[in-house]
Amino acid sequence: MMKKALLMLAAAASVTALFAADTPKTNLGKLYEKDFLIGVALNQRITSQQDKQRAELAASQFNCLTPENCMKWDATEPQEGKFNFGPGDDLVKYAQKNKIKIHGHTLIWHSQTPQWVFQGENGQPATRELVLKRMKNHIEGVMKHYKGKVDAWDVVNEAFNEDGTLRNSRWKQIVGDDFIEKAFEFARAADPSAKLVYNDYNAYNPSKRDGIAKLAKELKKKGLIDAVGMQAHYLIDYPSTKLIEDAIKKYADAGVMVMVTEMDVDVLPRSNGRVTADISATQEYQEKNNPYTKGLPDDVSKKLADRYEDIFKVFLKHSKNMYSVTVWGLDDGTSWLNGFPVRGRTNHPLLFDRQLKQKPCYDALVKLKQQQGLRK
Ligand code: 9MR
Repeated sequence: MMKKALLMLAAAASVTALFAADTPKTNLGKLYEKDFLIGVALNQRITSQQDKQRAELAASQFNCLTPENCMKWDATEPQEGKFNFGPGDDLVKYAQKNKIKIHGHTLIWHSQTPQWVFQGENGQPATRELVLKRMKNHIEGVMKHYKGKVDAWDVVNEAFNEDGTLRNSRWKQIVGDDFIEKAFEFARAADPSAKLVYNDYNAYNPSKRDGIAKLAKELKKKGLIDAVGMQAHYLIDYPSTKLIEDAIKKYADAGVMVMVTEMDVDVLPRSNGRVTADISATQEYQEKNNPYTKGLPDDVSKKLADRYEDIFKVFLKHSKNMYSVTVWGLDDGTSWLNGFPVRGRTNHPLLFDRQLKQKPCYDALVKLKQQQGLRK
């Protein structure tokens, strides 16, 4: 009797899954709402609603969004003390209209930061005091403007090397190793209600992971951090789900939540095998490394779906420690991976294709959650 009931439930589930596959109307955010937020990074054409089609699709699927570029320092304070909030304000309007939370990205980074930040008088580098003053002014300027509107902020982005030491950035050179703590202090004071995040790529890599976890633990003791952001720019076969899971556990043990902030899965070959999201690590174009210009073959598409599913199984297993999972882009056509690490390729790393149609990897996430729901 029990078995028959289960069979009937399973049949009902596969009908729902089929239905979901034929329509983009399933709302991914809603489906996972008891587990974690489902976010998406959006470019300015979408958040200003010039790209209406994408703006509507994103609003129908996600309950969290990250500005892909328009809240970075070069966009928000291009000249000292002259803030530009236009594009960010458009984004807030779009998010509020659609009841989408905002993940702010990013306050302090070595990249996309104007040169003036580090310049002193007469062509000399700025002093520690001057750089700290500018840091404070920037964090306050941006966070207070968006107070109560931005749910979480990437306060410091990509400050670690792969070996767990600190990147030799202008921040570290001029301010010293405590630039991270200072940034978090300024951020906590500027908007005490915002969740504060340390964000990095390759956050699964054990040596880097341990460096980040140590920092997180120290900052947590001082009440300055809420989450580690694992960017999750993954390849189709790397890293293993074990490495991902170990990192989630490590950060949870450090006492912070995990936010998966920039997930995508690169399906194209990397000629030098490097796994990085460091934008300086570019490679030469070679025809053989751009094999899917006419679309993704079914077998690779299936592999991609399995990969998303395997990784989401880990996220679901640890959902009590996970706050959000964000994909880095809405569709394959707007992904940064068409230009990195090789310019001009056709990549397929996201949940929607170039025609904005949901892919098998999207369907796999719907099915995974529906099946889990039935087991509960
Ligand atoms: O997706 C972003 C792309 O549009 C920009 O050109 C690039 C420039 O730095 O930044 C990309 O986003 C990065 C994010 O801000 C930080 N982590 C790595 C992301 C991919 O490079």
